[in-house]
Amino acid sequence: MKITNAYINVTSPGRNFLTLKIETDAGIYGLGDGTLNGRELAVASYLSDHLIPCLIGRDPFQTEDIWQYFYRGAYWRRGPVTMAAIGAIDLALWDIKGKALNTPVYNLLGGRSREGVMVYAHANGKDIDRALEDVAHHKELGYKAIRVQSGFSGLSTVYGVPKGSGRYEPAERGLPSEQDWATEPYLRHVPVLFARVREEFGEELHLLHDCHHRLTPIEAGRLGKELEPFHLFWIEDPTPAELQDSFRIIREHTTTPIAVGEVFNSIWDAHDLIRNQWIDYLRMTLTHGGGITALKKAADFAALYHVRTGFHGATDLSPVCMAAALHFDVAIHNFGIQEHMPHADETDAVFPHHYFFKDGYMFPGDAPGLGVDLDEKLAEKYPYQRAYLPVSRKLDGTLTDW
Ligand code: KDG
Ligand code: MG
Repeated sequence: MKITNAYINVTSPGRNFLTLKIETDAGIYGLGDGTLNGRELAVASYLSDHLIPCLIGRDPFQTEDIWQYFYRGAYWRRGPVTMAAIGAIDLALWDIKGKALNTPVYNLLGGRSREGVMVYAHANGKDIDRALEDVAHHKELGYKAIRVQSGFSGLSTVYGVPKGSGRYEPAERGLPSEQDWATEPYLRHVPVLFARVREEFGEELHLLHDCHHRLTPIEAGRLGKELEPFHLFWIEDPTPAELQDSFRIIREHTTTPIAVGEVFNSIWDAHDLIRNQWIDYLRMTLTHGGGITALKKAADFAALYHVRTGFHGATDLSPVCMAAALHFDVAIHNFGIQEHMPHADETDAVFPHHYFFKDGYMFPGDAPGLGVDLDEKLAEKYPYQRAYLPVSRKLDGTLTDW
């Protein structure tokens, strides 16, 4: 089989997505997700201008060699744009492989280690009472694990909580908005929030929280310690992770499990975190981490150190990435949990898929390949719209991590 053509589709059914379609002389095509929130067009250019011309004529079954060709062969390595582009190619090739062999991708990764994939939902509210209502709503929907974020006095906008009445979507149309940030009221607020959640819902529900890179290591240690009575499933991204040694400090101060990695794009971003057992869950995505070929190796490496996966599954990963994640999650041994932020109805219509949610679990479906398609005609109705993630400033105006 040979690759005869490849092109990208950028569409905005509710939010922007970049999809790569690879076609072959066997009439089989594959889809890959290359969406990089707020930087979609950079990945589009990298693919169209630099990678796609080198893809034509290759055998789509050679996933390892093609991955090495674009990673090692480029000389310039790593980085979110490069790795999202390689990830899109890799996902599309695994999709083709599955379709050509008439089997779901999970069968190419060792088969099913479990029937369904436990997912966590997002519950949020402008204040604690409203966050509790949203927890009750998601519990009612069947979720066994719920991430909880809520607003608190002192800040007008809080990460993870929608500004208006709609659902939470991190990217906003237009240029970046600015949000304010103050650490001390946040650190006082979060233990109160989780005390209330446990009081109301008991011990059974798995509870998660995203600090979204806002704390220093010692502040994260304090938060983790104060949350210990509430037995969280994890706190996520407690501190920015460029300096992997930071997590040693957090580890020394708390037994609350730690998840990190949604902004990582290489195993080298997590190498020290894993081999020193400073984290419990790795959140890299198949899109941003360079695809199934790269993440299978990362997950196997993590397994040696008792680190499980907890892949990022926000709405800025397209249904193509979600499908791929579910095949991966169902197959690998050291799966932990999968994030599930349901896409908008327009998104689901543009990307018809076989995966589904039932009673707190998701299932990849049994269609050959990844089991997701792109309705290109419908996608044309939703042209790209400039959209960015917000930036954050401390109350004195200093730019800080969003
Ligand atoms: O593009 C950024 C979002 O995906 C991110 O802010 C969402 O932190 C996030 C999460 O845990 O889902
Ligand atoms: Mg996060």
